[in-house]
Amino acid sequence: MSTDIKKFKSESPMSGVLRMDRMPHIWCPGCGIGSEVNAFAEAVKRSGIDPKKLVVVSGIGCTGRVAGYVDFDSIHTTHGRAIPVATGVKLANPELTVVVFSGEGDLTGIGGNHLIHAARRNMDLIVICNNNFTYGMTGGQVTPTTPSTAIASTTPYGNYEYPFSLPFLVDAAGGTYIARWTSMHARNVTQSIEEALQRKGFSFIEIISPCTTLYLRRNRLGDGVDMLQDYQEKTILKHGADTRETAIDFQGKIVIGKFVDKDKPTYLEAVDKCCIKLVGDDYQLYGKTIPEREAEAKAEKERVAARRAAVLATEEKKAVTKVSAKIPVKKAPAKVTKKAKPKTAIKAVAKKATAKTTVKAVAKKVAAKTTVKAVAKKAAAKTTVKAVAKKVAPKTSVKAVAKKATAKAPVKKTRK
Ligand SMILES: Cc1ncc(C[n+]2csc(CCOP(=O)(O)OP(=O)(O)O)c2C)c(N)n1
Ligand code: SF4
Ligand SMILES: [Mg+2]
Repeated sequence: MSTDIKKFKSESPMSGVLRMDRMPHIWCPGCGIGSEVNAFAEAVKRSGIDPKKLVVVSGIGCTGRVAGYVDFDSIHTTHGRAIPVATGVKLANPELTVVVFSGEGDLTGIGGNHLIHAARRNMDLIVICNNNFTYGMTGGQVTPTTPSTAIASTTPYGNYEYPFSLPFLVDAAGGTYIARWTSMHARNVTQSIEEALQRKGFSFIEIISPCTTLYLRRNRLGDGVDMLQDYQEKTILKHGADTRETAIDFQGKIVIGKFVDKDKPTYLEAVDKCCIKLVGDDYQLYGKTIPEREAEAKAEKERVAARRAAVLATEEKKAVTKVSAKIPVKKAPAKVTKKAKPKTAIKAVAKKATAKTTVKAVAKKVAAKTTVKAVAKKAAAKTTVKAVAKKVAPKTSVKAVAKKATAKAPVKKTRK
């Protein structure tokens, strides 16, 4: 690697959040996963959470590769098993913030059972689901979310199944935070992930995203940029929408927003509640009583809030510097002396300038006309017989010329 690239990578604003030594990534041009990862990294930075206490778990697929690019502890686990692995991590160390970042095929197809049960238990996890309506990595097969009539490699005549609406599915299963955006809504994605990182319980963020290489191409929907334009036109922002109304038809409207945000005891809180009833105040989890764990959690929350405030203050400062750098500095007006008579001078200059310009313009026009006329005259002069005759006449008469010609011409010998 050249030193320039090394320097560029180490100075990237994403270094420390993403593993720059792994760049460039594998995702196709126009694929939505890249901007989602960017939004996620931004959210982690802004949230103030301790990156050392963050774990990212992905399944298998193009989206599954996220685990390999983030600079946090991460697990790239088997297909469909991201949620159970993440659940295990959370139960083994409840102090960790655990994020699952995977594809809709991984999370709702082979891993669908784990998804609904983690939502039902209100497991303390954040699930970011990249929904590109296809099994991207394996060649564009139909998935549980592929809209009806859309073409996939396994449904070449159009999908005849009924797709899942993921917000509705997760809501029905018991999820306590549910939002949907598209990969074009980078700021909203960041905000939603930030919110989810601050809360407890099962958070599900669906991001509708273009798989340019397989879904868009096969369905003749253009490229990544066309799809962003499409998202702009087809999305309807409806916070708090009834999740029953979030179904997506092929190339139809896409309802986006934060649909659900409610409090409910998490799985671990429910375990605590049950155990304290059985064991009483002596109940401990991983060697800590509930009041001890609560005190630790409170202290961590304060640290996170302080870090977040510091990050936001730095950002605000940067924004102010940027804006003030753009405001043009007003120059003090020049001192006006009686002699100078600025107004008249300006007028005179203006007049002169206009005069010059007009003269120049007229001159140009005239020149153009003259040239055209002259050329036309010359051309006409050359072509008209009369003009030729006129030119020739004063010097030598036509007859004389004819004579000269006859005199010089050799006499043709004819055979008898
Ligand atoms: C047990 C098992 N079954 C099937 C596969 C093949 N496989 C790998 S990735 C994938 C689909 C991934 O689709 P999705 O989760 O939507 O991710 P995307 O590639 O679209 O981001 C499949 C079927 C596998 N790796 N393991
Ligand atoms: S195949 Fe599709 S999902 Fe995979 S990287 Fe390419 S565009 Fe993205
Ligand atoms: Mg997919």
